[in-house]
Amino acid sequence: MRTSRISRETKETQISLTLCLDGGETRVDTGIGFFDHMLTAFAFYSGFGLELKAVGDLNVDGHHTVEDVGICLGQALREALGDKRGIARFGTAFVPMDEALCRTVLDISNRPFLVYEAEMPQSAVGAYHSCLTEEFMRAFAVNSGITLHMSCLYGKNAHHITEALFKSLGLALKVAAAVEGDGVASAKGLL
Ligand SMILES: [Mn+2]
Repeated sequence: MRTSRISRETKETQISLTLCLDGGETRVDTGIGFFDHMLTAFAFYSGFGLELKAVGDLNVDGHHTVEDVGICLGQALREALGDKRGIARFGTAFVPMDEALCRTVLDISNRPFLVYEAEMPQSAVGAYHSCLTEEFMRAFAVNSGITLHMSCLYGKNAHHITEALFKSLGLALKVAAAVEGDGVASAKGLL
């Protein structure tokens, strides 16, 4: 099983998580209801097992908690992928949610990069600030080493747009992290 465990503690957040790329339980508690909803959707559509507990300085706002969970989840993905032998490497997913349509295209490349084009029509969903999705995705891409392109093609509701982004990330990663053969999917011979 491709599994990793991460613990990270700063003055702003304490995070522990277990990620299993080959499935398992999902239990998420970050103290931000909508963020838990997003991470649970991500785990469901990726097919990954994810147990995550984050305690952050929510008295400030959600920024440190969301960004640091992105860092830890990215580190966990990189570690769980190991030498990346046999993975498909590329993944693409479109997800509609009511009026919104979002697309994720990614490459498990060891070339961290984020392109993010998603305007949020409302600044918050519950206690979650809509701008935090980009912070999460950047932290996740940089720390996992993936090239991540995310777009909202259209949409009017920040809940729908954000949820479609997280679901499409899960679906695209499910494809890209799937083990297909036993070679390294690179003309260079190394990822
Ligand atoms: Mn929802």
